Amino acid sequence: MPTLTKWSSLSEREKELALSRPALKDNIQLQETVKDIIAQVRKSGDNALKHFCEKFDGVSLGSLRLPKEIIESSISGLSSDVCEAIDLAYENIRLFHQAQYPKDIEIETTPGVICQQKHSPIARVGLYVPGGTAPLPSTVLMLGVSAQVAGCELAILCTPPNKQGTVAPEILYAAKKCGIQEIYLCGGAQAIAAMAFGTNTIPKVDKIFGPGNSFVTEAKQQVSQTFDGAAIDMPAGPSEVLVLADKDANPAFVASDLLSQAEHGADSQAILVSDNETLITRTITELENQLNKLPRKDIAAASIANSRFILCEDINKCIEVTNTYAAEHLIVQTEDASILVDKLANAGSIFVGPWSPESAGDYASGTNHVLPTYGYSRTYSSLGLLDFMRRYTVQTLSKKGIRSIGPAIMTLASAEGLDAHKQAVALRLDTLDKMEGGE
Ligand code: HSO
Ligand code: ZN
Repeated sequence: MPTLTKWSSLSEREKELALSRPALKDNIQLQETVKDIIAQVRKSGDNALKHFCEKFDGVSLGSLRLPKEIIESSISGLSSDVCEAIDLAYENIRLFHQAQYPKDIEIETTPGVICQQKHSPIARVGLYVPGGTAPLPSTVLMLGVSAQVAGCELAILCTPPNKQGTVAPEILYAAKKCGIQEIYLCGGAQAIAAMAFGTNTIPKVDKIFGPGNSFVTEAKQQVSQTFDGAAIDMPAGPSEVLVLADKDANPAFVASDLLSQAEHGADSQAILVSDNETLITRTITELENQLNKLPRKDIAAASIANSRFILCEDINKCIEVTNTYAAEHLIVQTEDASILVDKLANAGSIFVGPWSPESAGDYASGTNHVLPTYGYSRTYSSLGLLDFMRRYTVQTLSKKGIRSIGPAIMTLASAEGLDAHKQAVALRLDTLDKMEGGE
């Protein structure tokens, strides 16, 4: 079990280390492997995908696309409890994402010069849902609802098959709710390559979304840097939580939040920051009790071995440390949590007060659980409707408008030595001057 770290006794270097992320795998090897997988998918398309599926997932596939009948029969076996839970989560996520619909703008910057900002959905999106140790229908909802509300023309889903060569029915039901018709049995870097470049079976998309392991993340990075590849949602690293708690926090609640992060993976990071030593020691005791009862205790224990329990001299220092870490998930369990939240800037998603566990946002409150990790929340946003849309501008100048700003444009074009630009305005102004009774 980890021990308490007293922030004020650390050197600057030790402070940096205390807030450092688990190191990402050595990249050169990873980059080469992924580069090779992408090249093979580009060259051999579906055959390469089937080959990798056999090699990595241990499944020999007839067809990459999951047939409609299998989807329907598999969904029909789901319990009503699960369907209703997915329905509830779907509805909240839909409401929250619908509310994010952006407003178009139209203003007249100068009389006769109208500028607009408009939005349109990204036409074709590819959603990736990892397989691994736990199937994640919640991730299907987070990605699928956003694409559906944005109005994307095509949303396809790639996910690795399980050992039976199919996909968990929960995933299929969630996908159906989101109107996703095309489900492909394909995972890893090869799925990213397939969606970025297209194969005979899998259509090429404009943008790829979703979490994944280091191979998936690296593949997303590589295809986004290739001119004929695809855009991606955000860079990613292992998942993480920081809990900021004071003397009023319930140690059992705090421990359960740290553990819900820890059970995701051995490289997940869980951090507790507090100004109260008793809260920290009680949380550690609680954590030991709860950990031993978890079915995924081995994974959680490996993650908890890298967790940190940081004691600061006061709540202001806690806020400073929290903002420096820039967590993916930030849970605030303090007496004045809702006031404190205004001082907390860098986080992917914030959970305020004792009744707001991370699980709420992971599944059903309505916020998106695809969030910037690894300190990227300093500059990247949590996934939302706008990621499935693009904005563009429109301008319309009347005669009066071009007369009014034309001379300034010509002066600027001259200053830049770009005569054709100047000419494009001069010609119009001359034409206007010659026009009878030009306005
Ligand atoms: N905490 C994960 C999302 C998740 N949790 C899915 C449970 N299922 C990353 O935000
Ligand atoms: Zn989670």
